[in-house]
Amino acid sequence: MTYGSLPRKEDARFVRGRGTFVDDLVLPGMLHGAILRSPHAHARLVSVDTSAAEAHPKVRAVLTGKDLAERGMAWMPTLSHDVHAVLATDKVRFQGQEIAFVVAEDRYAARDALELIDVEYEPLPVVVDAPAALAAGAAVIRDDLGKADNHVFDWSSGDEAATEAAFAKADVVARQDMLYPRVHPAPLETCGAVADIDAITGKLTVWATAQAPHAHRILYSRITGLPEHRIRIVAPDIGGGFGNKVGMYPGYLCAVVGSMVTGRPVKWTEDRSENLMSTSFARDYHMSGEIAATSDGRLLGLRVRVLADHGAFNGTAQPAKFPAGFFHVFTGSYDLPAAFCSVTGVYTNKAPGGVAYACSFRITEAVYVVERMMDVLARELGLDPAELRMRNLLRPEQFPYTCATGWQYDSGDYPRALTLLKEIAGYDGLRREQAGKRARGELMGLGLSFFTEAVGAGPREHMDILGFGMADGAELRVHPSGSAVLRLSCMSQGQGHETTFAQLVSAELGIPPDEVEVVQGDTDRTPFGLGTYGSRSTPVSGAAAVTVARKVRERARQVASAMLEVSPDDLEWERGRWFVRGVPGRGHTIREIALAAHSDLALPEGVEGQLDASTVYSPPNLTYPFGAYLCVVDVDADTGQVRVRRFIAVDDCGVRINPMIVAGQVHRGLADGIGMALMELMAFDTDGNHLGGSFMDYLLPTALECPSWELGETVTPSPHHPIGAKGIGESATVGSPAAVVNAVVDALAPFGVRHADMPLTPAAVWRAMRGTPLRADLAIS
Ligand code: MCN
Ligand code: CUM
Repeated sequence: MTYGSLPRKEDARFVRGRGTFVDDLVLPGMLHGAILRSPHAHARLVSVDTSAAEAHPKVRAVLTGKDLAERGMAWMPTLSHDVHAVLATDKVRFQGQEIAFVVAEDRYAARDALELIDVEYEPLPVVVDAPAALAAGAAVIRDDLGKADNHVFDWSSGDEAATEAAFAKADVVARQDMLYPRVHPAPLETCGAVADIDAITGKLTVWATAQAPHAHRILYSRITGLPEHRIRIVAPDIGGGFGNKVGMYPGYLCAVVGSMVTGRPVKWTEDRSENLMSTSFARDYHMSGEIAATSDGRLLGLRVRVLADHGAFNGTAQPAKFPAGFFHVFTGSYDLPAAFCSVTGVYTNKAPGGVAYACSFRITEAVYVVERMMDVLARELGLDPAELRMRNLLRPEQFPYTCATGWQYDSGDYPRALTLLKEIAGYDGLRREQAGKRARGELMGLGLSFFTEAVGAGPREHMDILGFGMADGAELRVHPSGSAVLRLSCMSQGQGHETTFAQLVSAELGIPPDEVEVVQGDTDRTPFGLGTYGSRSTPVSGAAAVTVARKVRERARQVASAMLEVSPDDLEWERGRWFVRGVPGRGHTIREIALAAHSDLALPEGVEGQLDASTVYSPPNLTYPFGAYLCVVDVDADTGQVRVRRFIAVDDCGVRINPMIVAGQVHRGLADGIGMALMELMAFDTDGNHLGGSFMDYLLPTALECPSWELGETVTPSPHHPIGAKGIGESATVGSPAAVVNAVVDALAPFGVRHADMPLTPAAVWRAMRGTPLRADLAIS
């Protein structure tokens, strides 16, 4: 059965404005919450006086850190064995931190009453620069942990001695420091929740913007002490997540306590500035790369040191086992015999979070550093960057390939992808055009990047969240009429799961995709599993969906054997029907079998009636999608303005279920790359003031900044996935920033520029051309 570019089922409601998002929910008697946030980045809380706010006629409750502390809920656990303040009790540690929660009859009254809360602060010295945070005498941010400095962790991966030896043998060693600045996923819909405790049953229902409803239920259970059967998490339609909705946020818990205190449903929806200031960030990696090679461009070793800025609390979405996420999958797509990375985590007076923005859990940073280093090395060797890459890409016969830090890449044909990229682009012609332009003083640049991701966590034995193994459940029931319902633990935020998962079942059973209902996002209606992030839905839940459909198909075979009075071994499957081998006319469609399975037909011993199955799928390995990208830019020498003229992307995510949806995922990720490379930046001044609190300051790319994407495709199936699919949801975000930066740096080569940090705004490019690079993430106040 084939897959294909079926129009998205969910778009019927989305394009008509009929989606149901958290903020659309209105419950009888519902109250509204608003959060008071700190204007200071670091200050001791002397007092919080809520009496005037409580006296407001429309206010029903005011919660402070003290109130939560009485319930043991002032702090919540993070995935990294840290704690995160729900409402501040002792100090505020970043600008925008939550201090109090007002519950009122309407949203406006709640906001008004925030202004009636009187907080006395004692400002403390502020640390926003990661290197400075580790310096002796820096203000200590986490005194609550009894810490004497701002150090979070030291972690390393790879063989240090072998890498040292490889460097000793090298003809050439290239070094470069670089910053992957702090950015934000900025989904269209901000985060929010409606919490409702049933006064009779005591059951808590939370409708929330949650990419991982079952994982959230575990957290609510641990924090509130309620058992799972008395907690229901419902994620309705989600207007984009991009990692922003993986974590647990103070606002969700405040809504829960607000409902406990008032006995009424409480809605909390953050506004855009709150989302940009406080709700998760990504990157903030200060990296020093070193790459060693022979004089003819054979890579020998790679070494990277990282200073990782985690903000004030570590790891809302960062598992404890891998404190730097999957950063150590950092040898990229190359045959690198030796590699070593070391990462030091540091606290600063910035909002917490630490990882997510279509990131494959830090592979974004890893791909960026190796792809920048390849260009720096190519320049040093006087080799074309495409040629240097081609000489070092893993060859197809090396798969499955175990990289220097021990991760086993499942499959790939990298040279084919790079060759196709060069063909589509007309690479040699572009280089000739560039030479001609350079001779005339015009600035044109070509930037390549080649990336490999690792997506689809589990396996459950090796990866966990809060101790829960990363396997996904799936349940499939074929109704008597032959239509079906598929229940999944993953959660679409715009990726089109209702369509693609229906296609998976359709391909296995022959039921039209329109007749397969996909249910997600409700812990009372779906099996346990840890949710959608790290592009794991297709690799894990997708495999679960295929597996459960195949189980149903086997059950259907038993029923068909009873219907046809032949042995199951004599039946053959074809396009949605079982038939007697050699007698194609004698058979039954899945629809007929479904009806018979629910009828009074006598079934063989041991065969259950009805037509359903469930499964739990733990992947044997991650999947390793990859791609080759080329960006072509023109730079205005007078203004530093970068124009992306062309962007060619060849992606390989194994077998594609819905090529149109895959192309959409790639388009989006390429726009992310242009945004991060050229515009997006969370900057701070030295007082810790956040300078990206609106879309006037935090710039997102639009169609105006994006060229018409040119896509190519290769298909190297994953050997361990039941249909050979790999994830695609983050590929282009991971792969594209390096291509854009490489292109701009290439354009600026006549000025002797060999590196410039993102975002390459006109000011940054202009400064780079003049040899006075800009550290854009820290504005001087
Ligand atoms: N797909 C396919 N064939 C493949 C791989 C994927 O047809 N070989 C389809 C899938 O069936 C699914 C979509 O492409 O409909 C993305 O699948 P997958 O790569 O499995 O990623 P997830 O569904 O797990 O989505 C998560 C991923 C992540 S982690 C971020 S971040 C991100 C992304 O998806 N957030 C998004 N893409 C997003 N797209 C939208 N519109 N909104 C977000 O918030
Ligand atoms: Cu890394 S952002 Mo996505 O995994 O939800």
